[in-house]
Amino acid sequence: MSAMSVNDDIARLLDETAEMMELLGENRFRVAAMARAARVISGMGDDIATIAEDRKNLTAIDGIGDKIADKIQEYVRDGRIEEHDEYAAKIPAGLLQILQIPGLGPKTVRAMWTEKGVESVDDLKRIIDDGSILDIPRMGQKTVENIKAAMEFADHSGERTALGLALPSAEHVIAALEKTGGVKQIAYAGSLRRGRDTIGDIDILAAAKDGAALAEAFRSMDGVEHVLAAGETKSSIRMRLPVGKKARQIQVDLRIVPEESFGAALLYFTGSKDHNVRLRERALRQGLTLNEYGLYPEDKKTKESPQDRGVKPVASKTEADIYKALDLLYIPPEVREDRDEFSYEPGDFPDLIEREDIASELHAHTTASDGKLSIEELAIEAKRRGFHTIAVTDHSKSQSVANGLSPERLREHIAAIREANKNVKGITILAGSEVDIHADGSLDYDDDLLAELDIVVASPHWALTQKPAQATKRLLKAIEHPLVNIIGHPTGRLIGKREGTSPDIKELAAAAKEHGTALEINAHWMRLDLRDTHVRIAMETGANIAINCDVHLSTDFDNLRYGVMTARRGWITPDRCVNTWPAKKLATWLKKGR
Ligand code: DGT
Ligand code: CA
Ligand code: CA
Ligand code: ZN
Repeated sequence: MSAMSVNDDIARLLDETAEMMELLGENRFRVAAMARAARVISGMGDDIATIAEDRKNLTAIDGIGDKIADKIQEYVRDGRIEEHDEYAAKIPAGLLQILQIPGLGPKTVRAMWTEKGVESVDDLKRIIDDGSILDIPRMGQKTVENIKAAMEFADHSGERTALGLALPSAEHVIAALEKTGGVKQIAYAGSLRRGRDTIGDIDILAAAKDGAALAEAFRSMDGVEHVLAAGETKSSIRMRLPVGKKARQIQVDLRIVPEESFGAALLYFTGSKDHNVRLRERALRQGLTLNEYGLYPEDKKTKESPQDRGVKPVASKTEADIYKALDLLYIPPEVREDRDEFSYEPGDFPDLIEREDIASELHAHTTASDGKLSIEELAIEAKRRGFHTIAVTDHSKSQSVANGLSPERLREHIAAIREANKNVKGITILAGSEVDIHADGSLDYDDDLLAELDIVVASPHWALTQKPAQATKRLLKAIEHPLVNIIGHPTGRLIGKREGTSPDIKELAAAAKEHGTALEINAHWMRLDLRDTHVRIAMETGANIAINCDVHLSTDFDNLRYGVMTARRGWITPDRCVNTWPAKKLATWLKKGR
């Protein structure tokens, strides 16, 4: 994790530098070289800091010349790239924000700035409202509509941060705090611990030898932009996301709690609020009081809180102690939403799926389409991750931007996969395809060709603004197809970027059950589609799900945890996820109409 975050950091800085250079009208060849280097580094499987120890190895990499090598070595040495900071100082902050709006590139933003004096989002709104935005070269009404929609969507999605950016950020903060010494216990809580797909702010709890010193270290961490609160028990900051490629910020709250109350505080600050309300009601019915310090015997004679009166708690050290004292089994954080986690008798609470249960990856791309790994590299990585099966599912012919395979190329690819399956021992490599589902539900290859494959993942990639009824019909047709095994990322939403379709999930799940087709939770944190509420419907309806990483790079396997969290939020047990099945059971299921 730490190694890859150096790659990510450098790639982000170079990418931002390229954008800022373009914004400033710098030489376009230098801009292109910088952007290319960013792409190369972010797609690299090896730790760039290690490579940078020997400059010759660095410049030997395609796309990294002398100038870029300097920047990389500068970052490894100083933790910053001076040129990046120099450009940032020349550009108004509001312009950088405008650059984040999808569909707005540096060239257009530069024209807005130099010709219309736009320096903030408000300025941009103004030139849209008065129509003067149309004076900008190549700016048409359609582009303006797109910008407006993107801005509205950004307003709408608020400041919430994707789980896959927030979770590594929280781990980064916790690791930094642990390094200061004197930390006795530390954990993240809130919606992050519950595994929601987006996070409002990060909540961290710590018990420490010297709480004030830890809070001070927290407020002066690298990346902190504003200190919002600096109280005795609670500090709040806004910091630059330590991961990811864009200059985003996130709020982090740190609460210092007494060690003996750690479990009670963790329970309280994990929430959800509604779950906590139900827990407190339950405590009261048992003559107990529950707060963030512990579970106490109730004393109606006084209003003073029990911890202030020195009352000994019934339970407080761990969450498990508290659930037990309330006659409940331990309830996993992902389902603490007051849906129906209290309706189970102790003893029959379902065993939710865990990351260790996953034994196969059934959606992966290779260099044949838009992946970065060869068939063998992919298989070796999957084996290293402990999987018994990996499915190679490159894009189908209509995905020309992703180098989708023509029928001829797919036939050659199938042969290459069969060959690799013989050469790589200890893992089964399946020949598959991620076949486009056209807007009308038909598939991108003929049935004859699909029948030659071991597995078919059918996914919608375009026409994602179609009406719910159309989207339902489209996906139903694919689900019912005798050669389709999995529906990939069914709605096509991209968190914070694209809404995707809203099909009738109940209907899809019922058909999926009937036709033996699994619905995919795409574990990439930008997708997490199916989302938790959909997963719950699939679970209740009896459909099986798949949890796939949609691998393009070896690090994409790391996204599995987000998919599993989403599955747990939908109450999925291991038997209901096809990726947990042993090889034989999986192979039998995949036969389907073949
Ligand atoms: P977020 O940050 O919007 O994604 O959602 P949460 O759930 O992390 O909410 P947040 O950060 O406001 O608070 C963290 C947890 O602390 C929340 O899930 C429950 C607990 N909590 C915070 N404020 C209250 C409150 O006023 N009453 C109760 N019962 N619990 C609270
Ligand atoms: Ca929170
Ligand atoms: Ca909070
Ligand atoms: Zn796809």
